[in-house]
Amino acid sequence: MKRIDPTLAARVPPGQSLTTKWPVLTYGMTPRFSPSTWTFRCFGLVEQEVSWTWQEFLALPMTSVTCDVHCVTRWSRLDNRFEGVAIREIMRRVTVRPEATFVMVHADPDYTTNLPIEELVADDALLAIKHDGRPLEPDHGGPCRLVVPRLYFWKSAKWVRGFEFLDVNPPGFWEQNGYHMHADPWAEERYSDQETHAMQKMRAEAARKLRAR
Ligand SMILES: Nc1nc2c(c(=O)[nH]1)N[C@H]1C(S)=C(S)[C@@H](COP(=O)(O)O)O[C@H]1N2
Ligand SMILES: [Mo]
Repeated sequence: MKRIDPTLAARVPPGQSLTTKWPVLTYGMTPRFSPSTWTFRCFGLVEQEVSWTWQEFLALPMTSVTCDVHCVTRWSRLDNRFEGVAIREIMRRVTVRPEATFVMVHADPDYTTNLPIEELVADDALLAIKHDGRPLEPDHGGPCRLVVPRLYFWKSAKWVRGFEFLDVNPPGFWEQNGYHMHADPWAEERYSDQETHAMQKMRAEAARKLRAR
């Protein structure tokens, strides 16, 4: 960790420190990639399921995004250059039913994370295959990971394999284990018990007002 240059401070959310290294954070083991069986699949509330093989996926138009990464464990890494397929390119090829409002992201090995569709289709969200000019290392989600720069990094599923479109918002893996359902780093939406505290505060406030009348 290094001291934060004031010109960069505006890019660092509250409670975060900068790192130039890139820590690996995985629950469990790095899965083995098999190019002949890998698919990326869009399913759930869609007019028709769509899936791409690894070869088909590599033929999609590629883009690059330079973004900052913010991990809930309090490190941030600025200016990451990711290359891959923009989520917009995926959405152009999938007809999502109008009632769909949330996405469950499915990843190997048995990792899931939930987010609202608006966050997934943000301009800077992509399915990345390269980082800073090199193929994504297996430990960092290679060959393909989701990157959603505007949310804490646990929403950026490594070894991503599909999007399930839903009209409900069930919690994914970390969300079931106490992480926040939304995860905006600028609002420090770290853990779900913040919501409980917020609700308790609101209830206490309401009770105080009632008593004061
Ligand atoms: N499939 C999968 N994706 C995952 C994880 C995981 O355990 N499995 N960990 C998440 C968490 S908690 C973080 S902080 C980031 C870490 O990404 P990195 O190891 O490339 O830094 O990946 C996220 N994506
Ligand atoms: Mo994390």
